Amino acid sequence: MADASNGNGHEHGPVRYAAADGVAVLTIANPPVNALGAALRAGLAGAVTQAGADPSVEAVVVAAEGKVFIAGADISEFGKPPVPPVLPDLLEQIEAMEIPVVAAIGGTALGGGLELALACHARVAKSGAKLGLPEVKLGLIPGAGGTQRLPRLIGAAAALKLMIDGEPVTAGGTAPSGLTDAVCEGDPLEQAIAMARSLAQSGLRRSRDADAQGAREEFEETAAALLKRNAGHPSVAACVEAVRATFDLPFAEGQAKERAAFLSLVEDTRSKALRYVFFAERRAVRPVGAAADAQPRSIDRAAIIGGGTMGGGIAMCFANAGIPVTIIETGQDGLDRGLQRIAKNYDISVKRGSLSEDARDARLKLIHGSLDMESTGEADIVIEAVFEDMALKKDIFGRLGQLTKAGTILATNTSYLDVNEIANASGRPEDVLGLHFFSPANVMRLLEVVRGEATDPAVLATAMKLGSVLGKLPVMVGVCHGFVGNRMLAVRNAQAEQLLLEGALPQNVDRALTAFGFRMGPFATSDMAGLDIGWRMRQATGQSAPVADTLCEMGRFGQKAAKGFYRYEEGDRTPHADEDVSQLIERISADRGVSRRSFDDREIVQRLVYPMINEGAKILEEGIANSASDIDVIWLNGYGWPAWRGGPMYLADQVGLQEIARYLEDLADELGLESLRPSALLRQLAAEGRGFSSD
Ligand code: 3H9
Repeated sequence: MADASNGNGHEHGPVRYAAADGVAVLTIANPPVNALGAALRAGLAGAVTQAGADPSVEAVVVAAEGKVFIAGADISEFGKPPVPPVLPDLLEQIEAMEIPVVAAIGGTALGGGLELALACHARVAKSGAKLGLPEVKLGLIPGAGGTQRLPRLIGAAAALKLMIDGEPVTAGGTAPSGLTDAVCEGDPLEQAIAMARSLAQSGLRRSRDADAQGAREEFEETAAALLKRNAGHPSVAACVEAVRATFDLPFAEGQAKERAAFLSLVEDTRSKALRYVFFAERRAVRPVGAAADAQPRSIDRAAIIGGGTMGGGIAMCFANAGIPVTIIETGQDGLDRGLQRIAKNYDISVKRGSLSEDARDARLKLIHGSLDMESTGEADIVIEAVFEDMALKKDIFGRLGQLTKAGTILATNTSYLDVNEIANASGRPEDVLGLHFFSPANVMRLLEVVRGEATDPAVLATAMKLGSVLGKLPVMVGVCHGFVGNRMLAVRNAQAEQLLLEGALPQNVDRALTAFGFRMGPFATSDMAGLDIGWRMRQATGQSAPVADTLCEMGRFGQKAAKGFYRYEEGDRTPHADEDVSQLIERISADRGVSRRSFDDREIVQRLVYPMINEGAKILEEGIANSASDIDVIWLNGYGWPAWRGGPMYLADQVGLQEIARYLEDLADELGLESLRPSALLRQLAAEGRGFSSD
C-alpha cells in the first residue's frame, strides 16, 4: 500500500514509485548512504508489492539516488530486536516476483546492498561502481543470501575470495564475470529499463535456481589457503562453511545455515567491537567545537621543512593526493638523499605492482626540492619535520612567521614537544597547530591533529579536512607531553620495564601481548625502533629505565646493533631470547633487592593495559581527547591495538570500571606509586556504575 501519492507516482517512505510504459522504477532516497534500515526495507517491500499487483506493470527497476547505491544493512540496527521485513525476506520477495526486477547500480553497492542486487533478476552497473561484500570486516558474513547467490553467479572460489577479502571490485574493471549483466559509462537507469523490458519478453532468471558454479576442488583449495591466512577469525570459517553449502544443500537450506551463522556472529564480542570501531572512526574525523562550524582554508600547495624519513613520507602523502609539495633542506646532500629515498619508495611500489610507472612519474613531478626557506612563500601549509629540538623548532617557526603569506598554516610534526611554545615563537600562534604523523608517514593512517591554545578553529577544520584528503584518519587532540598515543605508550612501557624487574623476561611480556592480538610486543618493538631514542629522551628529562639504560650502556641498541632486548642473527629480524639479557635482568632485580616471581599472560596484559586506561581517563579529564572512542581510534590506527578488541577504553567498559579501579588501587599500594591510583574520572564513573562510552 502506498504511503502517499502525487501526480506521477507514490512514496513508500524513502522509496519513490513511478510507473511508465509498463516499467515501475523504484528509486531509493535514504541519505547519507541508502543503508537498508527498517523504513527502507518496509518501503521497498511496499513498492515491490504495488508493482506486482499492477497488471499494467510488466517489469521493475530498482535505482537509488546519490553516490552510493546501497551501503548495506543499517549497522546500527544490529544487536537490536529485528524489525520486519528482515532483509532476507525482502530479498526473497524480490526474487520471487513473477515479473523481472533489474538493479540499476549507479554507485557503490556493499553488503546487503549488493545482496539486494544479486536477488534481482539482472544487474546493470555504472562502470566505476564499487561492488563488495565487506561483512567480514565487521566480524560477520553476508546474511541476506549473499553466500548462496554469489557462488551461483560467479563460482564458489571467486565468491569466497570476494567475501573474505572484503574489498570492493569495480563493475567495469576488477569485477569477476557474472557479477553484473551489463556495464555502462553513465547513469545505468535507461539501460536497466531496456533490459527489464527485454527480460519481460524473454523470461526471467533467478540466481537461486542456478547450479553451484565452479569446481569443488578449486573451492576447497581456495578455502584452505584463506583459512590458513585468517586463522582464528570465526567469520572467515563461517563464510567458508556457508559457501560450501552451495555444493551440498538446496538454496533454502543453505540460506538457513547462512542466517543462523550470521545471527550468532552478530552476538560475538569480536563483531560487536568491530562495529563499535566502524562508528568510532567515522565520529573521530568530524571536527568538533568551533571547528565544526569553521570554513576550511584551501590547500593547493605544501612545503615540508626537513627531508628525512618523516619529512619525505609526509611529502609523499601530498604527492599521492595530487598536491604539489616542496621539501626544504639545509644542505644539497641531505636534500638529494631525501629525494632519492622517495624515488626508491615509489620504485618499490611499482615493482610490487601497486603503482603504475605513469602514476609514479606523475607523483615525483609534484615533489620539488629547495635549499631556501623562502620557498615556503607560496605554500598554503608548511609542515616542519626536523628532529625534536625545541630551540631549533622555535627558530624555524620564528622565520616561518615572517616568510609565509598571511593565512598559511604552520604545522609541527613533533611527537611530544609543547606545541604552544612552538606556536608562540611564530608570532602568529593562531595559524599554528601540530600534525603528528606516524612512521612510515606515507603508510600509517593515524594523524593526531594537535590544537594549540590559540589555534584558529578554521585552521583545525582545514587540518581535519586535509587529513581525509591525504587518506589519513585525523583525530583531534590537545597539547600535553606525547599527546594521546605516546603519552599512554610511555605508561605502558614503564610497566613493561617494571615487570622485568619483578620477574618477567622480555619474551614473556611480548608473548602475552601478541597472544592478546598485537603483532609485536613492546620489547621487540623497542628493538626495531632503536633503544637509543628512548635513552636519549630519558637522559634529557632526568628519567631512568634500569634495564633499557643498561642495555644502551652496553651498546645493545636493538636490531641495528643485532642485539637489544633480544639477539638477532645476521640479515634476519627474528628476535631470539638472549640468555645474557635474562642474566642481566636477574642481576638488576637482585641489586634492587626484588625477589622475582612469575607472571602469566593474563596478569601481564592487566599490568600493561590497566595503567594505560587510567592515563586515558586522565587525558579525558584534562580535555586532551574529545572522547573515549577517539582514544581507541588512536590506539587502533597508530599502535597496533587489535581492531576486534575495540581499543583500550572499549576494553575497560567491557571489563567494568569498578574492577579496573580496584586493580589500580592495589597496584598503587603494592608499588608505592601514587601515579597509578585511579584518576578522579575513573573513580567517579566506577562509583556510578558507568563506562567511558555510556554517555
Ligand atoms: C550487511 O550489509 C549485512 C548483510 O549482509 C546482512 C543483513 C541481514 N549502516 O563512511 P562514510 C553512515 S553489513 C549504518 O563517512 P563515505 C556512517 O556512519 C554492512 N550507517 O561515507 C556515516 O554517518 P555519520 C555492510 C552507515 O562516503 C555516514 O553513513 N556494509 C552505514 O566515506 C557516511 O559514511 C558495509 O560495511 C551502514 N551500513 O563512504 C559498508 N554505512 O555521517 C559500510 C555508512 O553520522 N559503509 N553509514 O558519521 C562504508 O563502507 C562507507 O560508508 C561507504 C561510503 C563506502 C558506503
